[in-house]
Amino acid sequence: MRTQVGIIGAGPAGLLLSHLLRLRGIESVVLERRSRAYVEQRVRAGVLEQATVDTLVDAGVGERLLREGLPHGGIELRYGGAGHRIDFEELVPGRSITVYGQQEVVKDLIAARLADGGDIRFEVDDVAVHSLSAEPYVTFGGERLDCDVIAGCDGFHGVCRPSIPAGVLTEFERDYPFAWLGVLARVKPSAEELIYARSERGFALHSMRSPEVSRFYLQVAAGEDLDAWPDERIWAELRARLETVPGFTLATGQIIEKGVTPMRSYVAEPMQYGRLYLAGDAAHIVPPTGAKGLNLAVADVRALTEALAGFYADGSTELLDGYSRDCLKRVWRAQHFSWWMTTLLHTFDSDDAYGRRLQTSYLDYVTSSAAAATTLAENYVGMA
Ligand code: RFL
Ligand code: PHB
Repeated sequence: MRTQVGIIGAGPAGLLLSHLLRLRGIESVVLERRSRAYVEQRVRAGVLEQATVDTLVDAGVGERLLREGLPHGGIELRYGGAGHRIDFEELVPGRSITVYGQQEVVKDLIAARLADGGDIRFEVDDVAVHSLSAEPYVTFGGERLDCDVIAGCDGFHGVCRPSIPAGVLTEFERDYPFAWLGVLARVKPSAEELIYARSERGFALHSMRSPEVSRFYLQVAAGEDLDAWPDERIWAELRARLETVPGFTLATGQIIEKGVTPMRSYVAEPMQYGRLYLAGDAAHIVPPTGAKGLNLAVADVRALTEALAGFYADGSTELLDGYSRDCLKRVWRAQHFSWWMTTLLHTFDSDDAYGRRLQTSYLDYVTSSAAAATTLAENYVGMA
Protein backbone atom coordinates (compact mmCIF):
# COMPACT_ATOMS: atom_id res chain seq x y z
CA MET A 1 0.00 0.00 0.00
CA ARG A 2 1.15 3.53 -0.68
CA THR A 3 -0.07 6.97 0.38
CA GLN A 4 1.40 10.46 0.64
CA VAL A 5 1.05 10.98 4.41
CA GLY A 6 0.80 8.07 6.84
CA ILE A 7 -0.99 9.29 9.97
CA ILE A 8 -0.70 7.35 13.22
CA GLY A 9 -3.59 8.01 15.64
CA ALA A 10 -7.23 9.02 15.16
CA GLY A 11 -7.46 11.57 17.95
CA PRO A 12 -8.25 15.19 17.14
CA ALA A 13 -4.73 15.77 15.71
CA GLY A 14 -4.68 12.81 13.29
CA LEU A 15 -8.27 13.19 12.15
CA LEU A 16 -8.05 16.93 11.57
CA LEU A 17 -4.75 16.54 9.72
CA SER A 18 -6.26 13.95 7.42
CA HIS A 19 -9.25 16.23 6.75
CA LEU A 20 -7.19 19.40 6.12
CA LEU A 21 -4.81 17.51 3.80
CA ARG A 22 -7.76 16.20 1.82
CA LEU A 23 -8.94 19.81 1.30
CA ARG A 24 -5.49 20.51 -0.21
CA GLY A 25 -5.65 17.45 -2.44
CA ILE A 26 -3.14 15.43 -0.37
CA GLU A 27 -3.83 11.75 0.33
CA SER A 28 -3.45 10.09 3.70
CA VAL A 29 -4.24 6.91 5.60
CA VAL A 30 -5.06 7.05 9.32
CA LEU A 31 -4.10 4.07 11.52
CA GLU A 32 -5.75 3.85 14.96
CA ARG A 33 -5.32 1.08 17.47
CA ARG A 34 -8.68 1.58 19.24
CA SER A 35 -12.20 1.03 17.89
CA ARG A 36 -14.29 3.82 16.40
CA ALA A 37 -16.74 3.57 19.32
CA TYR A 38 -13.91 3.90 21.81
CA VAL A 39 -12.40 7.06 20.33
CA GLU A 40 -15.84 8.62 19.88
CA GLN A 41 -16.72 8.08 23.52
CA ARG A 42 -13.48 9.05 25.21
CA VAL A 43 -14.41 12.02 27.45
CA ARG A 44 -11.70 14.68 27.50
CA ALA A 45 -11.31 18.36 26.73
CA GLY A 46 -14.17 20.80 26.47
CA VAL A 47 -12.80 24.29 25.83
CA LEU A 48 -12.13 25.41 22.26
CA GLU A 49 -10.23 28.61 21.58
CA GLN A 50 -11.52 30.99 18.93
CA ALA A 51 -8.77 29.91 16.51
CA THR A 52 -9.74 26.25 16.98
CA VAL A 53 -13.39 27.03 16.26
CA ASP A 54 -12.38 29.08 13.19
CA THR A 55 -10.22 26.21 11.88
CA LEU A 56 -13.05 23.69 12.23
CA VAL A 57 -15.64 26.03 10.69
CA ASP A 58 -13.36 27.02 7.78
CA ALA A 59 -12.68 23.32 7.15
CA GLY A 60 -16.41 22.65 6.81
CA VAL A 61 -16.73 20.57 9.99
CA GLY A 62 -18.19 23.25 12.26
CA GLU A 63 -21.89 22.98 11.52
CA ARG A 64 -22.88 21.08 14.67
CA LEU A 65 -20.27 22.94 16.72
CA LEU A 66 -21.89 26.27 15.79
CA ARG A 67 -25.34 24.86 16.58
CA GLU A 68 -24.60 23.02 19.85
CA GLY A 69 -21.39 24.63 21.17
CA LEU A 70 -21.78 27.05 24.09
CA PRO A 71 -19.99 30.39 23.54
CA HIS A 72 -18.55 31.82 26.79
CA GLY A 73 -17.48 35.43 27.35
CA GLY A 74 -15.69 34.85 30.64
CA ILE A 75 -14.73 32.52 33.49
CA GLU A 76 -15.00 32.80 37.26
CA LEU A 77 -12.12 32.50 39.71
CA ARG A 78 -13.56 31.53 43.10
CA TYR A 79 -11.48 31.75 46.28
CA GLY A 80 -11.50 33.25 49.75
CA GLY A 81 -15.30 33.24 49.93
CA ALA A 82 -15.92 35.28 46.77
CA GLY A 83 -16.24 34.85 43.00
CA HIS A 84 -14.42 37.09 40.52
CA ARG A 85 -15.28 37.18 36.84
CA ILE A 86 -12.55 37.42 34.21
CA ASP A 87 -14.44 39.18 31.43
CA PHE A 88 -13.01 38.24 28.02
CA GLU A 89 -15.31 40.58 26.11
CA GLU A 90 -13.98 43.55 28.02
CA LEU A 91 -10.32 42.47 28.31
CA VAL A 92 -9.71 40.88 24.90
CA PRO A 93 -12.51 42.19 22.66
CA GLY A 94 -13.62 39.95 19.83
CA ARG A 95 -12.03 36.81 21.30
CA SER A 96 -13.78 34.17 23.36
CA ILE A 97 -14.04 30.43 23.88
CA THR A 98 -16.63 27.79 23.02
CA VAL A 99 -17.49 24.83 25.22
CA TYR A 100 -17.95 21.73 23.02
CA GLY A 101 -16.77 18.24 23.95
CA GLN A 102 -13.62 16.87 22.33
CA GLN A 103 -15.45 13.63 21.54
CA GLU A 104 -18.01 15.65 19.57
CA VAL A 105 -15.16 17.16 17.53
CA VAL A 106 -13.84 13.63 16.98
CA LYS A 107 -17.29 12.37 15.87
CA ASP A 108 -17.71 15.29 13.46
CA LEU A 109 -14.25 14.70 11.94
CA ILE A 110 -14.73 10.94 11.53
CA ALA A 111 -18.13 11.46 9.88
CA ALA A 112 -16.72 14.10 7.48
CA ARG A 113 -13.69 11.98 6.60
CA LEU A 114 -15.65 8.81 5.96
CA ALA A 115 -18.26 10.73 3.93
CA ASP A 116 -15.61 11.83 1.43
CA GLY A 117 -14.02 8.41 1.07
CA GLY A 118 -11.26 8.88 3.66
CA ASP A 119 -9.23 5.85 4.72
CA ILE A 120 -9.31 5.45 8.52
CA ARG A 121 -8.39 2.00 9.84
CA PHE A 122 -9.55 1.33 13.39
CA GLU A 123 -8.36 -1.49 15.67
CA VAL A 124 -5.05 -1.98 13.86
CA ASP A 125 -2.45 -3.99 15.80
CA ASP A 126 1.28 -3.59 16.20
CA VAL A 127 1.82 -0.29 14.43
CA ALA A 128 5.54 0.41 13.93
CA VAL A 129 7.32 3.13 11.95
CA HIS A 130 10.52 2.46 9.97
CA SER A 131 13.27 4.07 7.89
CA LEU A 132 12.41 7.53 9.18
CA SER A 133 15.39 9.34 7.70
CA ALA A 134 15.04 8.00 4.15
CA GLU A 135 11.95 6.33 2.67
CA PRO A 136 9.59 5.90 5.57
CA TYR A 137 7.03 3.15 5.92
CA VAL A 138 4.63 1.85 8.51
CA THR A 139 3.89 -1.76 9.37
CA PHE A 140 0.72 -2.93 11.11
CA GLY A 141 -1.17 -6.20 11.46
CA GLY A 142 0.99 -7.92 8.79
CA GLU A 143 0.62 -5.06 6.26
CA ARG A 144 2.98 -2.36 5.01
CA LEU A 145 2.18 1.26 4.17
CA ASP A 146 4.78 3.24 2.23
CA CYS A 147 4.56 7.04 2.41
CA ASP A 148 6.46 10.27 1.80
CA VAL A 149 5.97 11.50 5.35
CA ILE A 150 4.70 10.04 8.65
CA ALA A 151 2.64 12.19 11.01
CA GLY A 152 2.97 10.97 14.62
CA CYS A 153 -0.44 11.92 16.06
CA ASP A 154 -0.57 8.98 18.46
CA GLY A 155 -0.70 10.84 21.76
CA PHE A 156 1.61 10.73 24.74
CA HIS A 157 1.75 6.92 24.97
CA GLY A 158 2.12 6.28 21.23
CA VAL A 159 4.87 4.53 19.27
CA CYS A 160 6.14 7.39 17.11
CA ARG A 161 8.10 9.46 19.62
CA PRO A 162 9.85 6.39 21.14
CA SER A 163 10.91 5.34 17.60
CA ILE A 164 13.21 8.36 17.31
CA PRO A 165 16.79 7.22 18.01
CA ALA A 166 18.17 7.89 21.48
CA GLY A 167 20.00 11.18 21.84
CA VAL A 168 18.02 13.05 19.18
CA LEU A 169 15.31 14.47 21.42
CA THR A 170 15.68 16.71 24.42
CA GLU A 171 12.86 16.16 26.89
CA PHE A 172 11.55 18.70 29.40
CA GLU A 173 9.26 17.60 32.21
CA ARG A 174 7.37 18.59 35.37
CA ASP A 175 5.28 16.26 37.49
CA TYR A 176 2.69 17.47 39.96
CA PRO A 177 1.91 15.85 43.29
CA PHE A 178 -1.81 15.50 42.43
CA ALA A 179 -4.24 14.28 39.76
CA TRP A 180 -7.72 15.29 38.56
CA LEU A 181 -10.82 13.20 39.15
CA GLY A 182 -13.09 14.03 36.19
CA VAL A 183 -16.85 13.52 36.44
CA LEU A 184 -19.61 13.76 33.84
CA ALA A 185 -23.12 14.11 35.30
CA ARG A 186 -26.64 14.35 33.94
CA VAL A 187 -27.57 17.62 35.62
CA LYS A 188 -28.14 21.18 34.46
CA PRO A 189 -25.01 23.29 35.03
CA SER A 190 -25.23 25.26 38.29
CA ALA A 191 -23.68 28.35 36.69
CA GLU A 192 -23.55 29.71 33.16
CA GLU A 193 -19.76 29.91 33.01
CA LEU A 194 -16.79 27.81 34.12
CA ILE A 195 -15.77 28.15 37.76
CA TYR A 196 -12.13 27.58 38.72
CA ALA A 197 -12.30 27.21 42.51
CA ARG A 198 -9.36 27.22 44.88
CA SER A 199 -10.17 26.05 48.38
CA GLU A 200 -8.35 24.78 51.45
CA ARG A 201 -9.56 21.29 50.49
CA GLY A 202 -8.01 21.49 47.02
CA PHE A 203 -8.96 22.69 43.56
CA ALA A 204 -12.36 22.10 41.91
CA LEU A 205 -13.64 23.00 38.44
CA HIS A 206 -17.25 23.40 37.37
CA SER A 207 -17.67 23.00 33.61
CA MET A 208 -20.38 21.68 31.31
CA ARG A 209 -21.16 19.96 28.04
CA SER A 210 -24.76 21.00 27.31
CA PRO A 211 -27.78 22.55 29.06
CA GLU A 212 -28.43 19.07 30.56
CA VAL A 213 -24.92 17.76 31.22
CA SER A 214 -22.29 19.12 33.64
CA ARG A 215 -18.58 18.32 33.81
CA PHE A 216 -16.59 18.57 37.06
CA TYR A 217 -13.01 18.02 38.17
CA LEU A 218 -11.59 17.57 41.67
CA GLN A 219 -7.96 17.73 42.69
CA VAL A 220 -7.11 14.34 44.24
CA ALA A 221 -3.89 12.62 45.27
CA ALA A 222 -1.59 11.43 42.46
CA GLY A 223 -2.38 7.80 41.63
CA GLU A 224 -5.74 7.99 43.45
CA ASP A 225 -7.89 4.87 43.30
CA LEU A 226 -11.30 5.49 41.69
CA ASP A 227 -12.86 3.06 44.17
CA ALA A 228 -12.15 5.58 46.93
CA TRP A 229 -14.64 7.93 45.25
CA PRO A 230 -18.21 6.63 45.39
CA ASP A 231 -20.74 9.10 43.95
CA GLU A 232 -21.83 10.44 47.38
CA ARG A 233 -18.25 11.33 48.26
CA ILE A 234 -17.78 13.12 44.92
CA TRP A 235 -20.89 15.27 45.43
CA ALA A 236 -19.98 16.05 49.05
CA GLU A 237 -16.48 17.14 48.03
CA LEU A 238 -17.69 19.19 45.06
CA ARG A 239 -20.14 20.95 47.38
CA ALA A 240 -17.49 21.61 49.98
CA ARG A 241 -15.15 23.15 47.41
CA LEU A 242 -17.70 25.02 45.27
CA GLU A 243 -20.42 26.14 47.68
CA THR A 244 -18.11 28.74 49.17
CA VAL A 245 -19.87 31.92 48.06
CA PRO A 246 -23.23 33.23 49.26
CA GLY A 247 -26.22 32.09 47.19
CA PHE A 248 -24.47 29.34 45.19
CA THR A 249 -25.99 25.87 45.39
CA LEU A 250 -24.59 22.94 43.43
CA ALA A 251 -27.26 20.93 41.60
CA THR A 252 -26.58 17.20 41.73
CA GLY A 253 -27.66 14.38 39.42
CA GLN A 254 -26.72 11.01 38.00
CA ILE A 255 -23.00 10.48 37.42
CA ILE A 256 -22.52 9.04 33.91
CA GLU A 257 -18.74 8.70 33.78
CA LYS A 258 -15.71 9.20 36.02
CA GLY A 259 -11.95 8.83 35.67
CA VAL A 260 -8.62 9.92 37.12
CA THR A 261 -6.21 11.93 34.94
CA PRO A 262 -2.56 12.37 35.91
CA MET A 263 -1.15 15.90 35.72
CA ARG A 264 2.03 16.39 33.75
CA SER A 265 3.97 18.99 31.79
CA TYR A 266 6.17 17.61 29.00
CA VAL A 267 7.86 18.82 25.80
CA ALA A 268 10.04 16.89 23.34
CA GLU A 269 12.33 18.96 21.12
CA PRO A 270 12.49 19.00 18.19
CA MET A 271 9.05 17.83 17.04
CA GLN A 272 10.59 16.19 13.99
CA TYR A 273 13.08 13.50 13.02
CA GLY A 274 13.80 12.82 9.33
CA ARG A 275 10.44 12.27 7.66
CA LEU A 276 8.53 11.86 10.94
CA TYR A 277 6.63 14.89 12.24
CA LEU A 278 5.04 14.80 15.70
CA ALA A 279 1.81 16.72 16.41
CA GLY A 280 -0.36 17.18 19.51
CA ASP A 281 0.08 15.12 22.68
CA ALA A 282 2.70 12.93 20.93
CA ALA A 283 5.09 15.88 21.28
CA HIS A 284 3.86 17.77 24.34
CA ILE A 285 1.53 17.54 27.34
CA VAL A 286 0.12 20.27 29.55
CA PRO A 287 -1.86 19.92 32.78
CA PRO A 288 -5.53 20.57 31.87
CA THR A 289 -5.90 23.65 34.12
CA GLY A 290 -5.25 26.01 31.19
CA ALA A 291 -7.50 24.06 28.76
CA LYS A 292 -4.74 24.11 26.15
CA GLY A 293 -4.00 20.50 25.05
CA LEU A 294 -6.58 20.12 22.30
CA ASN A 295 -6.01 23.66 21.07
CA LEU A 296 -2.26 23.06 20.76
CA ALA A 297 -2.93 19.87 18.80
CA VAL A 298 -5.11 21.83 16.38
CA ALA A 299 -2.48 24.57 16.01
CA ASP A 300 0.27 21.98 15.27
CA VAL A 301 -1.90 20.39 12.63
CA ARG A 302 -2.66 23.75 11.00
CA ALA A 303 1.07 24.41 10.71
CA LEU A 304 1.86 20.90 9.44
CA THR A 305 -0.86 21.17 6.78
CA GLU A 306 0.61 24.43 5.46
CA ALA A 307 4.10 22.94 5.45
CA LEU A 308 3.00 19.80 3.60
CA ALA A 309 0.94 21.84 1.13
CA GLY A 310 4.08 23.87 0.35
CA PHE A 311 6.10 20.69 -0.06
CA TYR A 312 3.63 19.10 -2.48
CA ALA A 313 3.11 22.34 -4.42
CA ASP A 314 6.73 22.87 -5.47
CA GLY A 315 8.96 20.55 -3.47
CA SER A 316 9.86 23.34 -1.04
CA THR A 317 10.90 22.15 2.42
CA GLU A 318 11.15 25.62 3.94
CA LEU A 319 7.97 25.37 6.01
CA LEU A 320 8.62 21.73 6.92
CA ASP A 321 12.10 22.67 8.12
CA GLY A 322 10.61 25.43 10.30
CA TYR A 323 7.69 23.34 11.58
CA SER A 324 9.17 22.36 14.94
CA ARG A 325 10.62 25.81 15.66
CA ASP A 326 7.33 27.56 14.82
CA CYS A 327 5.19 25.18 16.87
CA LEU A 328 7.49 25.16 19.89
CA LYS A 329 7.09 28.89 20.34
CA ARG A 330 3.36 28.48 20.87
CA VAL A 331 3.86 25.26 22.83
CA TRP A 332 6.14 26.94 25.37
CA ARG A 333 3.71 29.86 25.88
CA ALA A 334 0.99 27.29 26.63
CA GLN A 335 3.39 25.34 28.86
CA HIS A 336 4.02 28.40 30.96
CA PHE A 337 0.36 29.40 31.13
CA SER A 338 -0.78 25.87 32.09
CA TRP A 339 1.92 25.52 34.75
CA TRP A 340 1.04 28.98 36.10
CA MET A 341 -2.73 28.32 36.30
CA THR A 342 -1.99 24.97 37.96
CA THR A 343 0.37 26.54 40.49
CA LEU A 344 -2.08 29.33 41.26
CA LEU A 345 -5.11 27.17 42.00
CA HIS A 346 -4.05 23.84 43.53
CA THR A 347 -3.14 22.90 47.06
CA PHE A 348 0.48 21.79 47.17
CA ASP A 349 1.97 21.10 50.56
CA SER A 350 -0.69 22.19 53.07
CA ASP A 351 2.08 23.10 55.53
CA ASP A 352 3.55 25.60 53.09
CA ALA A 353 1.95 28.74 54.49
CA TYR A 354 4.32 30.96 52.52
CA GLY A 355 3.30 29.37 49.19
CA ARG A 356 -0.35 29.73 50.12
CA ARG A 357 0.08 33.46 50.78
CA LEU A 358 1.81 33.88 47.41
CA GLN A 359 -1.18 32.23 45.69
CA THR A 360 -3.62 34.52 47.45
CA SER A 361 -1.57 37.55 46.59
CA TYR A 362 -1.45 36.64 42.91
CA LEU A 363 -5.17 35.80 42.81
CA ASP A 364 -5.92 39.19 44.41
CA TYR A 365 -3.72 40.83 41.78
CA VAL A 366 -5.34 39.01 38.83
CA THR A 367 -8.82 39.88 40.07
CA SER A 368 -8.13 43.56 40.78
CA SER A 369 -5.66 44.72 38.12
CA ALA A 370 -6.79 45.03 34.49
CA ALA A 371 -3.20 44.40 33.37
CA ALA A 372 -2.96 41.10 35.27
CA ALA A 373 -6.48 40.03 34.26
CA THR A 374 -5.64 40.72 30.61
CA THR A 375 -2.60 38.45 30.89
CA LEU A 376 -4.85 35.62 32.03
CA ALA A 377 -7.60 36.42 29.49
CA GLU A 378 -5.40 36.63 26.40
CA ASN A 379 -3.61 33.40 27.25
CA TYR A 380 -6.87 31.60 28.04
CA VAL A 381 -8.64 32.55 24.79
CA GLY A 382 -5.40 31.81 22.92
CA MET A 383 -2.56 34.07 21.86
CA ALA A 384 -3.14 35.42 18.35
P1 RFL B 1 -5.00 11.83 21.55
O1 RFL B 1 -6.37 12.41 21.69
O2 RFL B 1 -4.40 11.16 22.71
O3 RFL B 1 -5.06 10.83 20.32
C1 RFL B 1 -4.03 9.92 20.03
C2 RFL B 1 -4.62 8.74 19.31
O4 RFL B 1 -3.58 7.82 18.94
C3 RFL B 1 -4.00 6.51 19.25
N1 RFL B 1 -2.80 5.67 19.42
C4 RFL B 1 -2.38 4.78 18.51
N2 RFL B 1 -2.84 4.43 17.31
C5 RFL B 1 -2.18 3.47 16.62
N3 RFL B 1 -1.07 2.84 17.11
C6 RFL B 1 -0.57 3.17 18.31
N4 RFL B 1 0.52 2.55 18.79
C7 RFL B 1 -1.22 4.18 19.07
N5 RFL B 1 -0.99 4.74 20.29
C8 RFL B 1 -1.96 5.63 20.47
C9 RFL B 1 -4.83 6.67 20.50
O5 RFL B 1 -5.73 5.56 20.69
C10 RFL B 1 -5.57 7.96 20.19
O6 RFL B 1 -6.80 7.73 19.50
O7 RFL B 1 -3.95 12.94 21.06
P2 RFL B 1 -4.14 14.22 20.14
O8 RFL B 1 -4.89 13.89 18.89
O9 RFL B 1 -2.81 14.85 20.07
O10 RFL B 1 -5.13 15.19 20.94
C11 RFL B 1 -4.72 15.79 22.14
C12 RFL B 1 -5.92 15.96 23.09
O11 RFL B 1 -6.62 14.74 23.20
C13 RFL B 1 -5.48 16.42 24.48
O12 RFL B 1 -4.45 17.39 24.39
C14 RFL B 1 -6.65 17.06 25.26
O13 RFL B 1 -7.65 16.14 25.54
C15 RFL B 1 -6.13 17.66 26.56
N6 RFL B 1 -7.21 18.19 27.40
C16 RFL B 1 -7.75 19.45 27.16
N7 RFL B 1 -7.34 20.18 26.12
C17 RFL B 1 -7.94 21.38 25.82
O14 RFL B 1 -7.54 22.04 24.85
N8 RFL B 1 -8.98 21.88 26.59
C18 RFL B 1 -9.45 21.20 27.65
O15 RFL B 1 -10.42 21.66 28.26
C19 RFL B 1 -8.82 19.95 28.00
N9 RFL B 1 -9.26 19.24 29.05
C20 RFL B 1 -7.72 17.44 28.45
C21 RFL B 1 -8.75 17.98 29.26
C22 RFL B 1 -7.27 16.15 28.68
C23 RFL B 1 -7.80 15.43 29.72
N10 RFL B 1 -7.30 14.12 29.87
C24 RFL B 1 -8.11 13.00 30.09
C25 RFL B 1 -5.93 13.85 29.53
C26 RFL B 1 -9.28 17.28 30.30
C27 RFL B 1 -8.79 16.00 30.56
C28 RFL B 1 -9.39 15.28 31.71
C1 PHB C 1 -13.67 20.54 30.49
O1 PHB C 1 -14.80 21.04 30.35
O2 PHB C 1 -13.46 19.35 30.28
C2 PHB C 1 -12.53 21.39 30.91
C3 PHB C 1 -12.72 22.76 31.03
C4 PHB C 1 -11.65 23.57 31.44
C5 PHB C 1 -10.42 23.00 31.71
C6 PHB C 1 -10.24 21.63 31.59
C7 PHB C 1 -11.30 20.82 31.18
O3 PHB C 1 -9.41 23.79 32.13
